Amino acid sequence: MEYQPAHRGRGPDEALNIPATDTIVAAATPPGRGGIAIVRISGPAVPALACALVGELPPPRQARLARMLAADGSAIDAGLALHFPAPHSYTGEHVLELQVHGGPVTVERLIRRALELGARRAAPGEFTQRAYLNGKLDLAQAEAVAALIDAASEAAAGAALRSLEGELSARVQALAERLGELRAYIEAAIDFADEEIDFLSDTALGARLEAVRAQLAALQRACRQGRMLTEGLRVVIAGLPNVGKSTLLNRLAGYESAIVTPIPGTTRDVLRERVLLDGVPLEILDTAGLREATDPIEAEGVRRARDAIARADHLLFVIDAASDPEGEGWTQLRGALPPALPVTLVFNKADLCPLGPPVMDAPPGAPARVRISALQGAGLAALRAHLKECFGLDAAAEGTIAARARHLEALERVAAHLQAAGDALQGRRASELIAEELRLGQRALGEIIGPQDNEELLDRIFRSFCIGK
Ligand SMILES: Nc1nc2c(ncn2[C@@H]2O[C@H](COP(=O)(O)OP(=O)(O)OP(=O)(O)O)[C@@H](O)[C@H]2O)c(=O)[nH]1
Ligand SMILES: [Mg+2]
Repeated sequence: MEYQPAHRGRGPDEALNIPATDTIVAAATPPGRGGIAIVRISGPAVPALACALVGELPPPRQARLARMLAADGSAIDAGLALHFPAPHSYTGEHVLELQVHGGPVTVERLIRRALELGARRAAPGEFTQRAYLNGKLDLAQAEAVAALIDAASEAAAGAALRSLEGELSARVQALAERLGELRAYIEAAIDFADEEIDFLSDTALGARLEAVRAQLAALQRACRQGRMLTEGLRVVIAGLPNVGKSTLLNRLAGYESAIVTPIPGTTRDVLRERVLLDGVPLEILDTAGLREATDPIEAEGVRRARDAIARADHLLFVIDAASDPEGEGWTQLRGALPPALPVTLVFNKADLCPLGPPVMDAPPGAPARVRISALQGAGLAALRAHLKECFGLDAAAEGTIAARARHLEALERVAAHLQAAGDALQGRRASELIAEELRLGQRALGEIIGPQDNEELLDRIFRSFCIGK
């Protein structure tokens, strides 16, 4: 299937003028046994390889029953051969797909035969990287391919598909165009410097800038939801030793993942569990109890706990409600924790306290509090509901589009430039300043769909793909 790029990095002429590359081969299906396995070959040597491997270059896009041949002419397997001539293929290059019996020996023999014939093994994501370089997909769409493959829930898959079909790219592109129009308008005014004062007091200009900012804010919301679906959220459980952190992790994970003992200082390593909260993947980290440890192993555990906290999206600070009903532990440690990190105070061991409800409350200006018994499971439903609310999780929300942290960071930079442009406009500062901020905003948007010259970024993105995609 071919996807419509919402944005093409190159013109159609350039797209046909594909630079000479080598030919790559990989299994497109997962390793192991299966009904069918697909070996995919892409690159300029495909016509020659096809003749050697299956005795002919199959007619475009028609399945041909073929014998796949070893060097001595004996059969490796019999199956289907499909040829997608450039540029009408996934990668934009000549592609040969071989559908064979799904056994690892056959697949490896076929790949080795292709290597003998001059192909090389593909790196992770290299087929999709070529699709991007040949203008078949823009970068946001290419990343959506990985998001779709990695999707852990139906909602995540739906969001990835929307990005793959170009929704994120189209919205980014629309924003970039609006910024471009505004910039052109301002730059035109700069050329007629006499009228600049009138022009800066033009309320229509302010209104247009506001409209673009609102459009950006809506996209940021959709992407934040999407990032939660694709990358999940990191929830760190922390607190003093022995308050029941590991018991809570086990309860949330649904099995005995962490060692629980009555001895303070039991947990040393950071333990991670993936759980789905209404279709949204959460990574829950259990950490060592925070205290001045003299034991070097425990001290290292505490250092790792602090590292985990520094990278958390949300902190569950656990308190032993039986021995510390006022939450002194929190008062004592809060100063050493990242100030902007959203926190929920979890008063645990409620079964040992005579205190009944409330299970949940949120005093104004202070972290929300929830009372639970990790041991018995009481209050866990309230805790889950609370987390969902904190994250604004609505996996079924219309219009959620798969996004990564990288996209959100770029959008935040755009927002900062638009803010600066707005401030400059309000302060009646030089129009050149406003135009420059808009230009920087446009450039940040451009990074989402296709940085032209950032090889390191491209490498990082495609390395996270599986081999064969
Ligand atoms: N009664 C009661 N006991 C609990 C509860 N949660 C945990 N405990 C007990 O408290 C002790 C410590 O539990 P852990 O889960 O190991 O506590 P921790 O915070 O992970 O401890 P460290 O890893 O040492 O920091 C164990 O004996 C648990 O059985 C609870 O809700 N009620
Ligand atoms: Mg523990």
